[in-house]
Amino acid sequence: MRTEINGNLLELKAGDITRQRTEAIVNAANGSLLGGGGVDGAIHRAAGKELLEECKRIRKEVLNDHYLPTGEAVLTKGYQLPASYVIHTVGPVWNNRGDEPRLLANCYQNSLELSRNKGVSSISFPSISTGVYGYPINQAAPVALQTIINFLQAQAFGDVVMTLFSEQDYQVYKQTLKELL
Ligand code: AR6
Repeated sequence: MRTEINGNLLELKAGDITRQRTEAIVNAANGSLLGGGGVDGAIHRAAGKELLEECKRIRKEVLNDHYLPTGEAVLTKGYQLPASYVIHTVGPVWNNRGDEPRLLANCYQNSLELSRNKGVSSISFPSISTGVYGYPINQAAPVALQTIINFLQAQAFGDVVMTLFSEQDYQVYKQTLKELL
């Protein structure tokens, strides 16, 4: 599904984010930036070991050995990936405390701002937090899509692609987008 927003493109597709040819792809990482399962593991495997080396350097030199806080984002190169850049962001773990929507929105907003500031005009997102981190997808989809829509309505950016890993997830995002538009 493709829709135009203020001259920008918002596209939903089912697929594997490691194969996307947008300039940047987003990784649903954890605060350690040292890799993990799910989309994080897939991105590190496809990018090669230099990605982990750069993540380790960021942890040490930029974050002073601290974890990347939830909702924040950092940018690395894409190495063996088709994408030139990977933006690593940390989604909230779902625990029904009430601050998850704000933190999830921060992930999308900060990733988009980082891209724009780097001159990147096409980006692919996975469905952040809806795997291992347990955020119910029907509650995550409106937060993700509304944050992207607001960003695109405010400026000329380019293309934003939501890459959903299953047909079922794709249908949730498609239905949600229809309701929001
Ligand atoms: N392309 C697109 N989406 C994918 C891919 C892929 N190749 N692989 C999985 N997904 P998750 P989280 C989907 O668990 O919930 C990691 O261990 C998946 O089906 O990857 O934010 C990190 O290191 C789901 O819909 O991320 C963290 O510790 C979505 O990506 C933790 O998991 C997100 O699932 C982060 O958990």
